[in-house]
Amino acid sequence: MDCIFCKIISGEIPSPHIYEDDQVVVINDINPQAPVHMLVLPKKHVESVAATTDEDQALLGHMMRVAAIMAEKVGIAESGYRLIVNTGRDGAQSVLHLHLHVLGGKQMTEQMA
Ligand code: DGP
Repeated sequence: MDCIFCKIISGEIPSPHIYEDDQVVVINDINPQAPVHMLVLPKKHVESVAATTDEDQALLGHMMRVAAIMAEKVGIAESGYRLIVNTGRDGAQSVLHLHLHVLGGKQMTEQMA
């Protein structure tokens, strides 16, 4: 499948896996928008949150939990962080493989969009 995140997950495209378990891989974003900018990628190829089904509920919860664990690990849990899931065209999703952005290490603005 011609999916950049699938290739990163499989190792075909090198990108350090800063966390990995049976369901997800975490990488650093190639174009960081904050001092900490990680991406939680499900190993299962799902195009977006809009393409998930009831079967994916546990996976979606696991992605959030891994985000919290990683935030703790890199030292931004106390200062806080922002989780973002861009979805579809108006959501400005550029890679069509579900991913959770974890942004922190600076004061975010109150602006949401
Ligand atoms: P989104 O707009 O939500 O689809 O964000 C996709 C993110 O993926 C974007 O912030 C840049 C990141 N990204 C795209 N290609 C690569 C890559 O090859 N390696 C890494 N580490 N990140 C990538």
